Amino acid sequence: MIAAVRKFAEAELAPYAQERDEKKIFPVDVLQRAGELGLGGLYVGEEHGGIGLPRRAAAAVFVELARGDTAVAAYVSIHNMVAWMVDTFATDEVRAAWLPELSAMQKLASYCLTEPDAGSDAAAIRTSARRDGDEYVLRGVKQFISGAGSTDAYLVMARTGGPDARGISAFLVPADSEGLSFGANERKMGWNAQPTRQVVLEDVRVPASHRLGEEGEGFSIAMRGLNGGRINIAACSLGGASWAVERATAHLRERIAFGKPLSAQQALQFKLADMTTSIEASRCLLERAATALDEGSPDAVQLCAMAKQFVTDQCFEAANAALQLHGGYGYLAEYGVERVVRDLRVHQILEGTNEIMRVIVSRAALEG
Ligand code: FAD
Ligand code: 2MC
Repeated sequence: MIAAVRKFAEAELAPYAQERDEKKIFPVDVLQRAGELGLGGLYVGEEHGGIGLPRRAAAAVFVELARGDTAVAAYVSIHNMVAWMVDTFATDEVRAAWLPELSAMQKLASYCLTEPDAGSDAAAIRTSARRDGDEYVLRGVKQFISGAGSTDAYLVMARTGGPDARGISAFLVPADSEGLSFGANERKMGWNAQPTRQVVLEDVRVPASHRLGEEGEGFSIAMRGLNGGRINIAACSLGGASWAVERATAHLRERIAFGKPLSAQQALQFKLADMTTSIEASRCLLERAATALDEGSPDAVQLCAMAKQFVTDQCFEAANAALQLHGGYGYLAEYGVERVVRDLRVHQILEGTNEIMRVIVSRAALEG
């Protein structure tokens, strides 16, 4: 499996990453080919077209994809998070209708939690879902939604009850629903190979069968999806950074200054040692967290948060150091390292900021 994913990343992602970043191309056709390899339903059950991998193996897939193109890999991660949520929590009707095509990536998905006034404090969302007979009517605005405008299914968290986390439910909203519209594609520092838009819901009606789980379970469903998402985003950082560190190592060997290769300078050797150690420490914590999630371990939530914070911070620093070791060339687009640095920066912010990861870890430490 990993060999096939590596081949795919080398053939379909790496050669085009620069152009996709510059021209803001979301490569839907390439995603469909990724679907043929099973990459749309990595941990969806096999009866609905998934390949049922454990999280640890899925994380290894994201490392390989991100070595080719971090931004595309990260979208594949979000899509898989939604596919898993549908597989685990949706009604049989919705699973049968959506999962085969989601698993094959013939249909693409977005995850809609954040709102203009509720990001880290996700339980404060205001989008409402009002029951009307056999339907729900959704109204509100979702902010920063990855893939929005180009995807087919929107997993929307909305309020059906009181003002806290227990008042939230989750719904699968098809893209062609009347009343659903999208904002402009945001101009951003990285992640240019996938669009980010507002999702606007103006009295969007969905059948009650499109609710995932029971009323009031939506926040828990959203968070359970994010546990795996956080591992995968960390895996994307690890893939991007390991590629950048390899490029820096090659550059140190090749570049001559002061009569010898840069690799002969001990200051740079030590920098490389620190970067390599960061990569390996990241790999260990990531595997530990993914295994905890696979085993349903009681400390899985905090381990996923730890891994997300540690790996995305360490790998951003390693990629940025790789840029520095390239000197001026690191700043040029054609070397690719500056793109990886820009793409990795946002992993410290999304899927829960690294401050929120520390909130989760410290709460567990203090309660435990
Ligand atoms: P805020 O919550 O306003 O935070 C501002 C700052 O305050 C941060 O540094 C934060 O860490 C800090 N802070 C807040 N509360 C605390 C606290 N209690 N203790 C310490 N520090 C705190 N969301 C989706 O739902 N779906 C998507 O597909 C999606 N894709 C995204 C793609 C991109 C490119 C970006 C940039 C964001 C995306 N997001 C998505 C949203 C993302 O998850 C949020 O931006 C993130 O959770 C932070 O929320 P916020 O931007 O509202 O920041
Ligand atoms: N896994 C499982 N359950 C969880 C959970 C997790 N990771 N986090 C919270 N819960 C449960 C929790 O156990 C509680 O359940 P119960 O009521 O049965 O006790 C319930 O959810 C409410 O949790 P809290 O009481 O901890 O809620 P609080 O409001 O204090 O804080 C916090 C929750 C800050 C951890 C949460 O709001 C959070 O994770 N914020 C960050 C938001 C975020 O990650 N956004 C990412 C958007 S997606 C994205 O960026 C993409 C690119 C796709």
